[in-house]
Amino acid sequence: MKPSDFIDLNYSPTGKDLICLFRVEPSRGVSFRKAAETVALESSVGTWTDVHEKKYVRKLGAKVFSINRDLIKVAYPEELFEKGNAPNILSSIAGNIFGMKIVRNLRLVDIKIPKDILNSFPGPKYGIKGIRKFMKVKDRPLVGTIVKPKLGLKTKDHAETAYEAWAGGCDLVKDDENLASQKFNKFEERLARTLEKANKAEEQTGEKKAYLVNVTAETKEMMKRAQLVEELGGKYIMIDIVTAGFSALQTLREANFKMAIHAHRAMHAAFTRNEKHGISMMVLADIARLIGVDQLHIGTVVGKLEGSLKEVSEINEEIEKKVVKKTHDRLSQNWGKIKPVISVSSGGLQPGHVPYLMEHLGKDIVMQFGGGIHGHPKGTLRGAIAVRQAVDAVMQKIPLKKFSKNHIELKEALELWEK
Ligand code: CAP
Ligand code: MG
Repeated sequence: MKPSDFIDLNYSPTGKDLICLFRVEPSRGVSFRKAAETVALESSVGTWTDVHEKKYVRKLGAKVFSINRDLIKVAYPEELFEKGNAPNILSSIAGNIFGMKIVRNLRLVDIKIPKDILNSFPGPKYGIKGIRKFMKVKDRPLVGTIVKPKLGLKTKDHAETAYEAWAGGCDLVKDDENLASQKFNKFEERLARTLEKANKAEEQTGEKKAYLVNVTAETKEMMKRAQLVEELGGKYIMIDIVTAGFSALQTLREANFKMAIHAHRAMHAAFTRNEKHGISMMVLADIARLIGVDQLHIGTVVGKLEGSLKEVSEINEEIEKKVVKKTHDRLSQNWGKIKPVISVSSGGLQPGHVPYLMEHLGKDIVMQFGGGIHGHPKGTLRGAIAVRQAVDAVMQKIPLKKFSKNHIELKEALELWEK
């Protein structure tokens, strides 16, 4: 097949095509059309020479069917992909193409997944409704913390810090992304001790408390650790979906443990941050929802990590809605039977950020405060109390400043961070 066979601007995609939206910047001296058709060629059935393939192979060629300035849409016949195999799909649509000399930059902006591929994956086990049900939190956002310092704490202190956070009002306490089973804080011991504290806090507060233990490890070890969480009655497991890999995530989801899956995205910015090149966070979020995480980090806008309001809000909709509308940088998607994923905002948050987050991302959100709880002038317990006070204020539609007059922990937090 010639490169020009991979472009057909009269083509209308069928419901059986997987659609990709790419931003293309050709290399010097290369026409836009040439770069576009080469993207479709290399990501489907073509190569750099005409290999005189059989006629039936030609039908599987991807087609550029729309060009709008630097954005192109490419339709891939679904037969190109093995159903239920996320790495396989990505090896085509997000594979060799990023390294081709013919493009100076190439960005996979969004994907639209056809029904048959959607239905070959389980999607989230619980989704938003399921999580609210087992956590018994009806309509406010869930609040959580990350035990800090992120590494180095001994197991006993880790468990104690978690306990204080729960006692103060956190629903969730999670490990940090780089805590696994280091010498100073071994997995098995940490899991057992921290779950004991979760039970204690549940008894004391009458609220549900969950520990999001990080099971990220080599796949067999990861599965052993998840199994142990199930045996000890944990409610959640946490996995670093990028560093562990999509295959590991599929293995974990398809084991169908009772626990909900919390997805941390550490390393994503290596390929999502450069707007001209790589893979967008939107695409990573699509893959995570498809494979079936229950909650996913999507950014904060106001915190310590990069991510604009437009980007974070659009991802929030993409993972939480059943039918997602098209925008300039997003393709439409009907998620059908695939449940919604609850958005997690984390990174540099403190109680003063709660009104902004709830205004822009809604109530179906997990807000996590690491430094913003443990760095409270009076420590973790009061830091957690301050966060819950901020949530109460917003739920009661009272400005934080006003509410803080009668809520000392919130007042102390705002005095420290809202100067
Ligand atoms: C937050 C956090 C999370 C980031 C990840 C951290 O702690 O534990 O890993 O939120 O980023 O180490 O930064 P702080 P994202 O609350 O102390 O900042 O959610 O954007 O993926
Ligand atoms: Mg972290």
